[in-house]
Amino acid sequence: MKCYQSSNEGLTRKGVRAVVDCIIEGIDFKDVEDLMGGMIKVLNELPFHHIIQQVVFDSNEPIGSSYMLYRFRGLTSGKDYIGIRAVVRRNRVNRVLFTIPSGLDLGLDFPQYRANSEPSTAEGSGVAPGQTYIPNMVIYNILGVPEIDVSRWKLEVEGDVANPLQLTLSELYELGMESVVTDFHCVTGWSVKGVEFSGVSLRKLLNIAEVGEEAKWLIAYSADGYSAVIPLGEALRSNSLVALEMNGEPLDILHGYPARLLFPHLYGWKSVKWVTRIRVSRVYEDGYWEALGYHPRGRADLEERFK
Ligand SMILES: Nc1nc2c(c(=O)[nH]1)N[C@H]1C(S)=C(S)[C@@H](COP(=O)(O)O)O[C@H]1N2
Ligand SMILES: [Mo]
Repeated sequence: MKCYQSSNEGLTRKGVRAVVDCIIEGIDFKDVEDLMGGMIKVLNELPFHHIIQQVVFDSNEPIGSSYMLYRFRGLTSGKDYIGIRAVVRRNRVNRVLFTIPSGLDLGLDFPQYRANSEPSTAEGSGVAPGQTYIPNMVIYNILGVPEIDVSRWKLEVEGDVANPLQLTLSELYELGMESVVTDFHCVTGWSVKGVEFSGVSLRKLLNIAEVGEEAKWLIAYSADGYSAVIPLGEALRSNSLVALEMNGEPLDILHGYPARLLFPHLYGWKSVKWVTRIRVSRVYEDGYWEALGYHPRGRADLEERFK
């Protein structure tokens, strides 16, 4: 078993001190009780097992058509509990995540997860397996809807770049608009056909900023504390956008006004809404969902849902 530890501002805002993500050899199970037994075995190998008095089942949820997420709670003697989430594919668990609440200082020192610094360039079929089409995008705001004063809003591009940028909304419009019509895929299993987004080509923006030769990742931050990590190669695709409009209108507040990112090939969680900062980096860093076990790249056509 190999465990990693992660944390970020978004998780802290949700009252999570750290996530411990354990890759296990693979436990087969036949029912929830059986799975719970497996979770207790995994737990017993971890340094914080002694504070858990009881494990109870919480809920489960399908992620696409071939994964299930099972949630349990590890109850302590106080009111804090450790969240336990098992990522299951066809009745087999390969990954278990523990969310440690802010109230528990366990002095953990697992290493940080480091994705391969050369993201694979594997080609997929272009179609997104395991998805179901629905008419409209479901609106998500896991950390709430931030209040943004657009007259003061700027998009910052910084990190491993020769020309850091700070652009107002009108400066972004002046760079010229491009449109993309694309299917939009959420990792939870829904997709929407033919959504039109318009905005500034991210490739153009990154070229102006002059990305360093050894840069590999882009980490995008939202005004709400949400973040996501994107391999530079995906960010540089011709249809990756800083989107300002959707279906011919300025973005609705709930869809990320004044600006959101759009990566048509990647699952929707990478398309950060209310984006304020794009950091170019040589080093991998988990964003909000990556810290919870989701994939460093997240290509929908290769079904890259989990790490
Ligand atoms: N800031 C922020 N951006 C976000 C999210 C979020 O919760 N907060 N959710 C992501 C997820 S999981 C998806 S599927 C899409 C959904 O886009 P929509 O809310 O515009 O439909 O936004 C992504 N960007
Ligand atoms: Mo999503």
